[in-house]
Amino acid sequence: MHRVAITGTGVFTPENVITNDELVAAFNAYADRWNAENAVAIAAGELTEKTHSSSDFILAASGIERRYVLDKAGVLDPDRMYPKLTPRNDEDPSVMAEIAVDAARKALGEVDPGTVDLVICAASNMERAYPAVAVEVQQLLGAGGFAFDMNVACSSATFGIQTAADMIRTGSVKTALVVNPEICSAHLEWRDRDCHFIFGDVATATLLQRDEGLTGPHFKVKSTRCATQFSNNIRNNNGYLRRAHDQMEDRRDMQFMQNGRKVFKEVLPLVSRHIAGHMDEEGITPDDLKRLWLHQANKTMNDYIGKKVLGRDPEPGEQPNILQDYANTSSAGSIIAFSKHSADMAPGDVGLICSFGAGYSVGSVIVERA
Ligand code: CO8
Repeated sequence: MHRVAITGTGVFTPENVITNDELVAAFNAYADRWNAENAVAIAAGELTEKTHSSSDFILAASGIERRYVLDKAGVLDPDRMYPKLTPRNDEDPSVMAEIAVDAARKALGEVDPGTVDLVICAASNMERAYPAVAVEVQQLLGAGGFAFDMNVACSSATFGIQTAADMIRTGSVKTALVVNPEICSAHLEWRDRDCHFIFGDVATATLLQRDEGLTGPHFKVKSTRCATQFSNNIRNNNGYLRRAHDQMEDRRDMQFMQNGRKVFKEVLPLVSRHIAGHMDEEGITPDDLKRLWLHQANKTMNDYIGKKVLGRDPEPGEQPNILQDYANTSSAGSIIAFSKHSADMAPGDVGLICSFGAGYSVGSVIVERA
């Protein structure tokens, strides 16, 4: 078996920022208009009046202050409430491939893309069914070997890292790129007050190489662990059978849906147990752990998990959050945290990357600074 290292990470961040106040103003304008248009049905008790959203609620419930999006105008237009992206010709790169390539080039740094022999595009939705976005990324980078797409929602990145690491361990590839282009704005229902604040857009990339003769700064991948347990509580029913089901209308369940309270209650023990089990298996105690890079969905959730794993309140910087700036970026969140908050770690320092979300799914990666 070969050993594996993470030798680079990259983050593509869109230019457009939406603050909570801007988001709430757009939602409230939409709600007022909808209520006026449906006043008769509301008065007759056939429809329920839409209530205003609030920036104070969003910050208190989630810790999110702003989010990046590929298109701001479409999302904030009360007549539209979703991004407007120009369709691409078949000859042009897909949007997902384009932002993934940006992150991948940052992860590669000085490494020759031609030495990459595996590209995995791991994300919570795909721009098209086929050809795989990963094969397009492979071609745009000039990488060799093979490429494929995979989807485990919020855990796509860690599951992708385990898949790539396993292939490096067994010798089928030497250098792998796991890219996570997440255009969450396109499958979020911005007209639903309960979830309109949750997500943002981003792309991340992680470069994994066989740990042999490496000279630059890197993290040894000590161990990876993935788990799933079916739940309906986070769901998107859009899919290729839609036409066959004669269901072409704009139904609510064709976008992201969740029962947030249940997710909160059920996922926390699942994740805490998963991390504790993984650390135990590797003989790692809470005192050995210098940093936790957690999935970025909710600050209260992360505070709880950090305390549970370490057995005390995490010190500042020990469990860095980026969700205040990026919101939930699905699979990319823990990788953004790792990418932006790992350079200061000393040789021998051990940390843990952990994602969790729809499925339910949990993935963890234990790394050691070389
Ligand atoms: N403004 C004001 N009030 C509001 C708003 C709002 N925007 N939204 C809800 N309220 C009200 C509610 O109506 C409710 O009122 P009442 O008490 O009168 O009924 C009250 O505020 C409390 O509402 P909630 O119970 O919903 O509030 P919570 O404290 O539970 O917070 C959260 C809501 C933040 C959603 C929280 O439940 C949470 O974070 N849960 C965990 C979510 C999570 O981790 N999900 C993971 C999903 S991500 C994933 O797996 C990837 C999916 C693929 C990507 C999809 C991309 C689009």
